[in-house]
Amino acid sequence: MHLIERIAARKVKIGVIGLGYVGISVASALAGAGFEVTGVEIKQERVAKINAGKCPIDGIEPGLPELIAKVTSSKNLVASTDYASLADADVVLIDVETPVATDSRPRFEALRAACRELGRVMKEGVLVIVESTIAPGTCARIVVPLLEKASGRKVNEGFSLGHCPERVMPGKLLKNLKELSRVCGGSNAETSDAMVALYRTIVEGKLDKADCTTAEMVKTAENTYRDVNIAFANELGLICEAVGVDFRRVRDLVNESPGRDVHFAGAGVGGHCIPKDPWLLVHGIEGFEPKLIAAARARNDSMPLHMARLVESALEEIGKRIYGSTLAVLGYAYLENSDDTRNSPSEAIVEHLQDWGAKVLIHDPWVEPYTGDLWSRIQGADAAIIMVKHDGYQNLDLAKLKSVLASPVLVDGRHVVESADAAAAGFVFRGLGRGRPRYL
Ligand code: SAJ
Repeated sequence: MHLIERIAARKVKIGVIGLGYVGISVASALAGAGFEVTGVEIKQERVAKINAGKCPIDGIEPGLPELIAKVTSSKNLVASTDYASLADADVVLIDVETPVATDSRPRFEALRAACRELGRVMKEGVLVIVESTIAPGTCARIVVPLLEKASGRKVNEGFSLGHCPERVMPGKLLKNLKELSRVCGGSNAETSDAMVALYRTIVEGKLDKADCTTAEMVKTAENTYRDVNIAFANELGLICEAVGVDFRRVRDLVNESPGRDVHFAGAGVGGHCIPKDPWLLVHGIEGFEPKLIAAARARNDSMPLHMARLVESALEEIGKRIYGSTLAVLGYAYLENSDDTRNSPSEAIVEHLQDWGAKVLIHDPWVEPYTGDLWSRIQGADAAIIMVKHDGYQNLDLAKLKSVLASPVLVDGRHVVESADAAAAGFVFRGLGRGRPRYL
């Protein structure tokens, strides 16, 4: 029976390598769609948790804990640390981490290990699909050679290869997986067709066919697009400060013009995707040096330092210095209403302020150990610095804030407080993107 027919009949055994937030959600969804799924994960404690029917992901993931409980009790999903458990899989998804190092170069060790281990055990005719975000050219340069060497078979003969980049965000894993469109990049047309048939069992979004390299380009380009657009907003914000106008007002008026979508200038760009994927996109390009993408990364990474300079400027206005002061950072997550701190701009500004001799107090309603009552946590600080636009910081009681601070200094990196309100409350105020008005 052809693979597509066996997929329709749920007569296909599926393996998933890597049971992090991407792997566990797709493994559970496929198991929930009636497939027999084996997950392979190096962390024994995570394997044990899943086989006990427990969700291994921190944070709130609507629907996922219930789905994991259901598919593990029905044995549609079994987790293991042993690659041998993939020997009879007809399809194997690879969902391992693909980070970039401090030198911005991709680290594909986990991907290489997965390919070598899988190649040793995978059966004749298996379809391997890489879901991890990878640099353009990685399928051709790394995945295919490693799978061919370890298995002794040739791609599109003894096995086929696909790349279907994941598009899920923590906090809405199952929703994204179900609703967002996907690119099914295949090593040949027949493979792309089989990928569409497989993903159609769990994805309601559009499924587009392409080759592997196009699929690699799409995911890294879509996140680079966002990073470059945020960098433009940040650069515009700095210009607005220098010129003496309000970035938010300028942005809103520019966006009145058709086809404009200026993003938000802010205290920095964090997370596990946006700071990483531009480097994957530009990695390994021969022949020319992309300038705009690297410059955008540098601009975004410079924003926490700019915030520290705004704090310095505000303290100077009241005769104080960062050295020896106590400063309160409001928000430690990389994104509003999230507990995720990966690559958080707040980590960067805390380092800058501490390097300059300040004692830093941190509050974040979502991130332990910084939760709890805001006022008591920042009591006595010489300045308050808003780094994240958590809902909990909207409509801040400025009179209360002023009463708990040792000096009335407020620096806003996410346009949470209006300049006029800060002035009316008696604050020395600096807002990212908000220049000193010249009223001309
Ligand atoms: N940020 C700004 N200004 C903006 C937008 C974001 O400074 O105008 C900052 C945020 O504060 C955060 C960082 O950038 O620190 C990233 O924010 P994000 O909204 O892009 O959130 P992410 O990192 O979770 O991005 C993910 C990506 N999705 C996937 O990789 C599957 C991205 O492609 C999506 O566009 C984004 O979610 C989304 O908005 O859904």
